[in-house]
Amino acid sequence: MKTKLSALQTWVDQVASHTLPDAIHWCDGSDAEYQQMIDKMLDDGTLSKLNQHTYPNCYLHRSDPTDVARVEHRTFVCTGEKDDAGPNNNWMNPADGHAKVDALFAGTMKGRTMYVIPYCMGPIDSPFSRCGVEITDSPYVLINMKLMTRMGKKALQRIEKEESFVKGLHSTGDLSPDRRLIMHFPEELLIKSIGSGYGGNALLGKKCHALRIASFQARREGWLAEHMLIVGLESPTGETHYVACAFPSACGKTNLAMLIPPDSLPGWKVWTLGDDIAWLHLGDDGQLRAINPESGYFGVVPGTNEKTNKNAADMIKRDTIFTNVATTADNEPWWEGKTDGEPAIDWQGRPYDPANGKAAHPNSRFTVAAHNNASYSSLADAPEGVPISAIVFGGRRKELAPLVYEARSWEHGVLVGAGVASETTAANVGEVGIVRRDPMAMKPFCGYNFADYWTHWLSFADKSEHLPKIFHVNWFRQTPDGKFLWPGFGENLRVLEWIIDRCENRVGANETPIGYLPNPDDINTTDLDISADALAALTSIDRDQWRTEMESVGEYLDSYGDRLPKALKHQQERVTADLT
Ligand code: OXD
Ligand code: MN
Repeated sequence: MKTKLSALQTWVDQVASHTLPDAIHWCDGSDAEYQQMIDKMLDDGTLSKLNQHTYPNCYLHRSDPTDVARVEHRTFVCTGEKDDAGPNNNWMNPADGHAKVDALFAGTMKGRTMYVIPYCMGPIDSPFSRCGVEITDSPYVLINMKLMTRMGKKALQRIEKEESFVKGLHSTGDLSPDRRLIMHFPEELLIKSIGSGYGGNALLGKKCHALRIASFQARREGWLAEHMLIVGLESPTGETHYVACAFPSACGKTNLAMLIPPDSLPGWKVWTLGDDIAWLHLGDDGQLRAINPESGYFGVVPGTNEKTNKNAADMIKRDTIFTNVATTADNEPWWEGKTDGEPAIDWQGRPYDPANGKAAHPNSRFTVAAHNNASYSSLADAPEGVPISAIVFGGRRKELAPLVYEARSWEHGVLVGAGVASETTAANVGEVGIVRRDPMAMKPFCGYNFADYWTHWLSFADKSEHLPKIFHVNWFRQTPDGKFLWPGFGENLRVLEWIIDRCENRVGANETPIGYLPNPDDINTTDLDISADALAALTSIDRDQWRTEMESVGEYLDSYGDRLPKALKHQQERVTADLT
């Protein structure tokens, strides 16, 4: 017996008798265990050392070339009722789902070791945290889980005390794309994933547990599990506001979470709480409080440099696992957007040849522990989390959406979130650059029917008078000839400054049908090279374009049928009417 929790021991025994591993390893989460796994992977060639002088403790893993991103078309939510999963999810009934995936798991761990990884999503002593156990045959998963979660002995102790945990079963299987399945059984708090070794499909604590299963749990228990970064903004006067921002994958959440204030905004400090996921609970005082369930970053590497994200560029110079980057002749990692060196070997291990495409895969990743980040907030470990002043939605939109606007109310804010749309990126398999609806940036991650999810969001309005204000931002507006109108990166702090001023009632705004927009003069442009025309374009709306947009949002909402909350439809109708 490796645990006194018989439900856990029984599950591990059952999985072992079905998957037939050669050995079973219960992970203790120690540094020695991490090193042992690194050594094992170096031995079998699944990991290689990067230049240890310039990149100490950094390693490179190359995934199978067909296994480089999340696979939404192979991802399922298996609820007893199809409508509980909703049109936003692929659905299978649980019996079929189990049968299909269990067949693939039969004997899959023969010749392999099965790792049992107890982990805690969130600070180990927080009442808001939730635990899980991942069983996997991948040492790559184990080392990533060590960096991304609080895993090992302490998590197991908490699980044994609480006697409840999310079960996650993973095997790389044979990596064949048509035998790849990522199955969620929210009613059983269970995940089964096979055929992939890539991040979001394989590190089950992240998207599968902390978003899909947790969103389902959160609805039942009265909280929210969201695809949001959490950042603390300390003003020159020493006042700190915490903001949670939901942007679709690869829209710069990690960059914003680690923002470095530009020299022209002296005295500001920015603290990172999280870069991808926030769990939000109402405190006894009616304030919404956030914890980051993760303890590390699994970030997109290309584009990371001193200018776009200095904190990230620095933190990945040590103790980092790189996946699918290129390397230089000096065996340093290299990626598009890196400001020094040049690629010698591409992400697939071939001599670099531009005819083969990019040197690093566009969705290549770094995995690194959060405490490596110079802007890491010590409150990221606080069991009570941090109070949230503003919720910010955003997307990648060349046109339409202004730089920033504020929703009129919580209910209107839910509409703003439900209407989020963005141009697709390389984080998911599929076409890049087409606009798709991504409500609350949760399209790939909400573990139940979006209509019920919006009802759940709306219900918060009755529960508290102190909810955060809701905003929408768009850093990606372009001129017709493809130039960005806003400089982005560190300068985004100027927009966050306006958001905080609105939260503190320190600044007025221009009321429009879509919400409150800044008066151009109220955006701090000290030492910023931006034309009055660009600023005017960024702080105004085109009514015709917006009417079309709101009609399209209306059609999208209608596709949720009778379950769509009337209050949300009412918000959409009101904005549409105001635009005509
Ligand atoms: C991620 C994603 O990896 O959103 O965070 O795809
Ligand atoms: Mn994400």
